[in-house]
Amino acid sequence: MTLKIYGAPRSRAFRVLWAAEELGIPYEHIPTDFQDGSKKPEFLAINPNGRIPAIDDGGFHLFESLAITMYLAKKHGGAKLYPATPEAEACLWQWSLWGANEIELPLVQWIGNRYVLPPDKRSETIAAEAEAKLPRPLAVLDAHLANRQYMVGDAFTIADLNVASLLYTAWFNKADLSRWPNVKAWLDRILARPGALKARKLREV
Ligand SMILES: N[C@@H](CCC(=O)N[C@@H](CS)C(=O)NCC(=O)O)C(=O)O
Repeated sequence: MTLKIYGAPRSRAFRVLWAAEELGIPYEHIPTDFQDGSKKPEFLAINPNGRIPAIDDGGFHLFESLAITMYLAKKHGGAKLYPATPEAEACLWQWSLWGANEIELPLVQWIGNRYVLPPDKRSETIAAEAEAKLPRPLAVLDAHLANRQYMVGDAFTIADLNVASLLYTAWFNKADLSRWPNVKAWLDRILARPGALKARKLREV
């Protein structure tokens, strides 16, 4: 049965769509929106949290975008996208959790209130406070990428995708990332991958 991916491309579903494209998995995209669509009974049966994304993989339901990308990569990517050793796998978890815990909220608040929300809904105070939280973690990522092309090992993995998909909105809106030149160069490189371009096409319409 074809994998079903639920969620508007302009949401965290982006990273799931990107993962499916990288992995070359056939899928059906059901572009559920995060207001009404995600609150309908048929979607709540898949994700009772009423949030997107979620997947239905032949009757196996899964929510939480990071869990989904790691599941798909482990199932379909082999050592290509999902590292083979316990140490490399742990580094993949480390960076994915780091993204969720250290940068996700300030990024959403910064970019939302500076560029994405309708102008009358933006708060410059929230944007500035959120932006001020980012130099500490992004300096860590910048230093990590100083001598590397990719986050874990010497090839693109789902760790790169999980973290880059968080920074994508900042990158797309041309927020000032020049403070972190290695992060910027890494984003420029991996967001031009064929799989990323296919997912971006769904989002940048
Ligand atoms: N930690 C969850 C967050 C999911 C989430 O908050 N999704 C947003 C859209 S990006 C949503 O569905 N919001 C609607 C709501 O919270 O009611 C994940 O990564 O999947």
